[in-house]
Amino acid sequence: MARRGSSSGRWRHLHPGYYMKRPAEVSRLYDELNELQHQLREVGGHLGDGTEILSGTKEEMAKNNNVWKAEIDLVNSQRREKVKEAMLHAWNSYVKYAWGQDELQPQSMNGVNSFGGLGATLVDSLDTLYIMGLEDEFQKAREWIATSLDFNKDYEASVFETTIRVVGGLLSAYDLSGDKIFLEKARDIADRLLPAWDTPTGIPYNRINLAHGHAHNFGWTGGQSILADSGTEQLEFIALSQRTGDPRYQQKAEKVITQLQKTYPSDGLLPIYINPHSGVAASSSSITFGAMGDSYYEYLLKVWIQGNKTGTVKHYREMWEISMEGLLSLIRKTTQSSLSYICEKTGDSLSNKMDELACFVPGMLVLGSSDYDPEKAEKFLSLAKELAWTCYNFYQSTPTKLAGENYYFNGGEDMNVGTSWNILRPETVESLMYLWRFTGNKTYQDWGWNIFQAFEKNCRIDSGYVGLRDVKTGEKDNMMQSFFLAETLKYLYLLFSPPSLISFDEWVFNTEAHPLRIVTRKDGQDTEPTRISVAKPLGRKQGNEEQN
Ligand code: DMJ
Repeated sequence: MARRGSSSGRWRHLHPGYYMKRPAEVSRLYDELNELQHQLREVGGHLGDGTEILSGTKEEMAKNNNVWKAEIDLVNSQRREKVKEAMLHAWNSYVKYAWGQDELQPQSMNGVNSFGGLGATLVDSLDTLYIMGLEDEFQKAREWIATSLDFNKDYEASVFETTIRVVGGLLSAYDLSGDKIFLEKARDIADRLLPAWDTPTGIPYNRINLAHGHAHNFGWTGGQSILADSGTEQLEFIALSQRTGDPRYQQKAEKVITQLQKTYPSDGLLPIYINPHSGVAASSSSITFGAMGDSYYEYLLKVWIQGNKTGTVKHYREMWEISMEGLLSLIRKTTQSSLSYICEKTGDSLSNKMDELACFVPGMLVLGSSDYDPEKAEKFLSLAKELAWTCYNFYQSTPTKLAGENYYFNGGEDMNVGTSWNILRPETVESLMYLWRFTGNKTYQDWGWNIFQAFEKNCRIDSGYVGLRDVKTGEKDNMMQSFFLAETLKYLYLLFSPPSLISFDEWVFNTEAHPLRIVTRKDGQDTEPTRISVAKPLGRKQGNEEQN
């Protein structure tokens, strides 16, 4: 593997500088922009209302465009470096105080094993280190995985958390680096998780003892399985089967979806508790795009993308589209500022509450919208923009400019923070990254930058990054969540990088932001050609022409 500073080998394709030096895609976009401006000049350079659009000679315009492009590149490159520096600070703090443990408690400067001692932060960080070109750090982490990572733990692990962070993190590191140690380890931990799916319906138990394989559900769910915990392993387990040639992982994970499909509700909205013995969803439990529901919907779309949108995976897209119609029935607007938000629902009753966790929805809608017909595509894209604006206001409306955990919109009021902590979550910046890539509107970059600065101001301490106990007072907690390094900082870095860095044509992100390479599925009698339609950025726009 090439070392840091080298311009050859695998790494160079992942370094933004590579694209900045050879900006074929960016150049093409600017050529298109120049051509459009040229055409506008030809028709007189005026809008119907007499507004002058363009002035100056061709040479002046070309010069202005070049200056504009250079300014954007410079700003992005400076922002990207700041995010990379933040990642280094988070990583070095983890190395110093919590090496090999699951998470760092920065205030007390020690590690804790919140996931059973699986090196969660280390594994979650692998691909972020790789993508940012932090080769020495990546190699050091790789050595620990090869020599010290031991999954034989007498520990009741969450099947969901272990899959998205550990299986996903290892598979992503394998896809990026080609280093087989990551695949071996991914297989080891997945083998320990597999017995969780041995239920009468195939809907998994959500906890399992990693050493003994005894599986059961969390006591607080009354023995029920959780929707998100049961429907968020498909990407990882399909990828694992593809890379190992062993179909068992994929079969177990996909059976969950075919089981749910049998009794799929007409609005595609499933309550969060499902009985693993009968397969029946408990109608008394809530329907939500926030905690415990969220990533089930995300994976319906992403498995379809991972499967190259072919016939084999068609039912995932169909189920997702049904669920998106259901999502529309949960959307309400505030009376004062027309802020769109997603309600939760129990039985027939809507509640005006939205989790920050549900702020992944704009990104998901953007990712799925371009495969609708143009009218529907526009409708879902508009909704995505509206929801992203609301999510951004979750941040902007507090004194610290950081979002609380959830918000209430009682009586049509704009928003009131409910649970007021912030644990460094990524969902809003995730959506901003998708929106920026698909619309080309740099306003989303500016919003992301504002959020990053608020994290820097409120959450950075000498020994890492902490969350806030209260976004109104700024009181700090004592935990650096592993997803801050896996997701929040990675999405921010990509927000300021060329879209060709981990392109949507080749990669699909798991719910913990671990990119998995899209590989054509060979498991069906599928004859449709590969068909990945990804909307291309339209060009950079300046200012917020959309919401304010
Ligand atoms: C992450 O573990 C994943 O993004 C998951 O889907 C939701 N919760 C956290 C981040 O908030």
